[in-house]
Amino acid sequence: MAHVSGSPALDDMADITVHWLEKSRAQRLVWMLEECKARYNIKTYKRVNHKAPPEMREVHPLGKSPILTIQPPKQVRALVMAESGAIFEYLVDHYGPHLRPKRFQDGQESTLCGETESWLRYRYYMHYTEGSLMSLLMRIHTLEGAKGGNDSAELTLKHELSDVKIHLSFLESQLNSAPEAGLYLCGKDLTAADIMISFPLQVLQSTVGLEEYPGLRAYVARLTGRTSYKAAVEKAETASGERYGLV
Ligand SMILES: N[C@@H](CCC(=O)N[C@@H](CS)C(=O)NCC(=O)O)C(=O)O
Repeated sequence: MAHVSGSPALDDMADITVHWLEKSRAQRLVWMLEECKARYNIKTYKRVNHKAPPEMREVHPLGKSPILTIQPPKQVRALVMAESGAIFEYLVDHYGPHLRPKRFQDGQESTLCGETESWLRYRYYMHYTEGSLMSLLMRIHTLEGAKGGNDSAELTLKHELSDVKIHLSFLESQLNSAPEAGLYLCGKDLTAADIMISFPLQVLQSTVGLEEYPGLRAYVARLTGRTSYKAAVEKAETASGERYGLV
């Protein structure tokens, strides 16, 4: 298990471990921890027949990547967390309030529909990424494997791929209309939602391609150009002893 140092100020607070499966969503969690300036370890796992190995189920019953364990000092039991969105929300609460937009417009605190556009987008994308976009990509992945002479799979695949175009056009227009003409999905500043969505966008870039979506292409380049993103890649490479590859 490689030990990765982050902010010295947080060093003594907790023992945080990312359970990192190769070529998985775990990479964006490493990036998230870098943006939070947290200190963490990376425990790497290799796929067995494309799946997560059984050892991951010893950490969390579902054994899906990523899992985050947090062992606070002087506490007997470690907190075991699964599901990227839930992990991200927890990290935002404790380490990264700067990665969540301000919730209410001035003077509208706690009022119905008083939320800022940035926050509404943030809430939406924290759910949309896994709920709508990743589930679509997973269906496509399964159908790609099933097609070969299977007419029904091929037809469904065609429909799902045309859905991808609808999603990409939507995301392109969302970027073009970001609050305060910002360069990130929720506005001027990077949020945890940008980190969440980076994974499916990178998958889409390397599969269907983003040639028709210049805004999205530039956005992905902006995300992956961040110092913290590059640091996360380097740390995962050091921990796994392998060159980082997503899909
Ligand atoms: N919605 C979950 C998805 C978790 C998930 O399916 N992870 C994949 C890796 S990207 C995995 O563990 N695959 C291996 C397997 O299913 O055995 C999350 O975001 O944490």
